[in-house]
Amino acid sequence: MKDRVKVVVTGAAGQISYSLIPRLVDGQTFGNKIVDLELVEIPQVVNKLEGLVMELEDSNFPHMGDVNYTANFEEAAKDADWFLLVGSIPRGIVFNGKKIEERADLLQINGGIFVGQGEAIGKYGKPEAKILVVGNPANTNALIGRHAANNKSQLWMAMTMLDSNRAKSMLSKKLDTGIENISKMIIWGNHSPTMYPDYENFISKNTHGKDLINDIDWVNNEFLPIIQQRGKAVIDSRGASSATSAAKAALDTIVACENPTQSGDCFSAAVATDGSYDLPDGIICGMPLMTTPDRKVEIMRDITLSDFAKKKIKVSTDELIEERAAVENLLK
Ligand code: NAX
Repeated sequence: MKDRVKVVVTGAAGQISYSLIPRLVDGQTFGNKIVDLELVEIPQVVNKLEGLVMELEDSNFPHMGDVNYTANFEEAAKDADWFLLVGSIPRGIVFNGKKIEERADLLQINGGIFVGQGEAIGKYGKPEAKILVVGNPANTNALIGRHAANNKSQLWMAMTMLDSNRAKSMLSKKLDTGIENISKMIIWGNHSPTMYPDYENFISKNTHGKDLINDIDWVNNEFLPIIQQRGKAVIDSRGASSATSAAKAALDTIVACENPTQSGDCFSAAVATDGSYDLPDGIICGMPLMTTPDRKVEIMRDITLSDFAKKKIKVSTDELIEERAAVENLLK
């Protein structure tokens, strides 16, 4: 009998999920396992998921197991292995009669969602469950969820893989090499325009970035701002935020956690700080991660940070501390 994995996806009727969900059951992401899906939406749109389930059934996926949809997160959470928390309220919508424009309001509303979901994950999710927060503000939502879950054997991550993939793409063009030749791409800090994509520690063909990129003007005036603002650039052009690339990044994060990391490589996600790299305590911060041969995800601790990198990372961790202060009431 094949192994099974149970995956909960929130925001299942949204645009990222439309790209993401079919690929969870296509036999690539979880290999040969049978994937059971719990698709979660808010009550107002949950019925739309009937159509998505029809499409999944009509797609002939041999690795697809049981598929349910619901507005009841607690029920969905029971014995789940993976939680992909994509659902959140975007800036600009009217919520309880008020147009949500301010970051502080967004932090409060979305943070509130993550209290309830976190509690349910801590109580009903598998002890070794992995949680990937995609919905923004991803790092602080993950902080709130992890606090509410209060279950230290579970792993809470906020997604920075999309930023890492964007950085790999830009570096591969700069170096005129294939994207597969760029490894160890680390995103430090917040998934926001303050993030620091580490141009010094990535590796291409056995050489570190600091020995390949000798053009600090390009780093400061092109590489960093373009990666930091890439999400906005996509919105400005498409009139909608990144969806298929965000879905691919979520899948890449799952694959990175489910399979041992190749020697010399690492992957990017934001996790709870633990004193490594002198990062402040009590935030969810982008760091280099690796999956051990027995499938434990750990922080890689032997990266050397230049003064330039430390300064950039501090800007981002200061922002995370400010975000935490704005949701202090949700961390009690
Ligand atoms: P959509 O607005 O298309 O979909 C979001 C869905 O979430 C909606 O269907 C909504 O009904 C649902 N939802 C809201 N609250 C919920 C709750 N409590 N439980 C379950 N479902 C709920 O947004 P989409 O484009 O799919 O983006 C989703 C989130 O990803 C946004 O917060 C977006 O900012 C964030 N992103 C994060 C990225 C990252 O790299 N971490 C990159 C892409 C994206 O910007």
